[in-house]
Amino acid sequence: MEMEWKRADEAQADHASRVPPGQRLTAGFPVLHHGEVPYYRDMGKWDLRLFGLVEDETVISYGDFMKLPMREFGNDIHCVTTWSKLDNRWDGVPVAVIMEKVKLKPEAKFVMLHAEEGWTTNLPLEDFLRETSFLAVRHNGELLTPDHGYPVRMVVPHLYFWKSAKWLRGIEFLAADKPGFWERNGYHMYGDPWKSERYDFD
Ligand SMILES: Nc1nc2c(c(=O)[nH]1)N[C@H]1C(S)=C(S)[C@@H](COP(=O)(O)O)O[C@H]1N2
Ligand SMILES: [Mo]
Repeated sequence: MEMEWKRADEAQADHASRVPPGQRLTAGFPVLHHGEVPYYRDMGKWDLRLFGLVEDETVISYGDFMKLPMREFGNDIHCVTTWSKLDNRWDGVPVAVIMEKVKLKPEAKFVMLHAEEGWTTNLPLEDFLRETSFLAVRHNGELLTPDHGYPVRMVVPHLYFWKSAKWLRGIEFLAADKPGFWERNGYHMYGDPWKSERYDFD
């Protein structure tokens, strides 16, 4: 792609158009979660389970997961607590690659992401399947740190960042929507940052 030189004011306008209502930019990478950070000693105990409305449940070991085709993704992320972080670079497994491992039943319309310690978050199947959704292993060139979701976190950049489950361990396919952890505690079922869908009354 050809490099395009932008004047400072144009660059600023470009940034502004990338920041949803009520959000502020941060240069750092805040850490936010409920519960304890898991530390892994034995990756032989890690796996990723694909289950629910699939023909055959599948379990992917850490070794097999790391051999899946990965690619680079660039995106902006928006946390419901009002910080946004632009221009993230990630490496991860596209959702399409994961979906080759299972055959969905036609009733499947929603996804529940399961993280360590029973933490969950829900989203519609079509949002999970977007080409911009992926399972990340690196952020800005470095392996994910334990705080940010090592070894594998979901990234769904078009929804508020709480839908991007850290320490992902399971992907469950469902016929009907069901609230996950924060959704049971007052967060929005969908969470579109461009519509400020922060809480269930928004
Ligand atoms: N497993 C798990 N994933 C989680 C959370 C959590 O509590 N547990 N919090 C979510 C929330 S509210 C946010 S804003 C982002 C924060 O990700 P970060 O700490 O990498 O910035 O992770 C999301 N993923
Ligand atoms: Mo959050």
